[in-house]
Amino acid sequence: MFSRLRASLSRTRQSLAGGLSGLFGAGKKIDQQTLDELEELLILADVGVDTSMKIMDALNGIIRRDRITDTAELYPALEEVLLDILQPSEVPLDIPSTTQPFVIMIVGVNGAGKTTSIGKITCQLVQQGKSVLLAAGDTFRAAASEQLKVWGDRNQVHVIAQQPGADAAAVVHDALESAISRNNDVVIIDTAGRQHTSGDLMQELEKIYRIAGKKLPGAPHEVMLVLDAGIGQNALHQLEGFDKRVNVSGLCLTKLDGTAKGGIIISIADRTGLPIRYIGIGEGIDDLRQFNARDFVKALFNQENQDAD
Ligand SMILES: Nc1nc2c(ncn2[C@@H]2O[C@H](COP(=O)(O)OP(=O)(O)OP(=O)(O)O)[C@@H](O)[C@H]2O)c(=O)[nH]1
Ligand SMILES: [Mg+2]
Repeated sequence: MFSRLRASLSRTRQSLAGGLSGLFGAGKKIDQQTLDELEELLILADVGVDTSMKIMDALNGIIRRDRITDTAELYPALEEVLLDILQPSEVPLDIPSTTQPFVIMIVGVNGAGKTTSIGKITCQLVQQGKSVLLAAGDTFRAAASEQLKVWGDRNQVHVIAQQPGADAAAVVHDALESAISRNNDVVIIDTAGRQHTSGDLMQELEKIYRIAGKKLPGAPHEVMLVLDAGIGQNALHQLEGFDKRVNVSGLCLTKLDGTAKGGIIISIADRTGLPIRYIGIGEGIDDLRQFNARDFVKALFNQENQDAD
């Protein structure tokens, strides 16, 4: 499990830790140039300017506190700083059995990985013994509900869908009614991809959100924003746009396997403090992990077999 995570982060690790290993060779003394280069590496890995500055401040604090002089000792210090930032966002999705059905609404821009993540999350929930129902709230394209049905078949769960062009809020209404009568534990609502800046489409999303709450008070219980990690700092703008409209309560960061910009996760945790529920590390059904800060940092800096990737 860990080696799979580690392998999937190889690009980010190369851009970040690969550069660090040159900086952090044992026996070298820490000087201002080392620290400047480190800050630059963080920014290049899309940790962001503000968060990188904050990390450097904290690191300088540890250097003084522990009287560190050798660059080899910077690794553990950096890990400590990153864990402090990431750990508050390590809040797994909790689905209380008293909330039935528990409704999860999935939102995000086009192609972020929403539908695929739904398939993977469903697989995990089914493995936990939960009965899941999927709502095909992306009614823009026929292919969208077909794609969701494929995931429904693979997980052997029911999918509520209507014709392309149907009102997405009506699909959600139907799905909730069906889930209530079937005693489903969880409903996951797929939605069409949309830019956070598109007024009309964001309004449609608000309508889905509102209808869910009308049909089932308290729903949706989770609004999960799916973000493609490869877009780097723009993720923060998307988050802001979606949060304004539908109160994002958790994040799923996809495609960490294909990007060198995985540092964005540190930026997101620092700037928003929002729960990072899951990370996507591949296209397969098993390629989704609950976010674990310690594993993530370990996978980023694990120097063992560094040359093997
Ligand atoms: N490598 C990799 N690919 C992923 C991951 N998650 C999703 N994908 C791929 O990204 C592409 C888009 O995924 P979808 O799930 O269709 O994205 P979407 O957000 O539903 O897209 P729209 O409905 O068109 O807005 C697909 O080819 C997925 O296989 C991931 O974690 N890693
Ligand atoms: Mg989709």
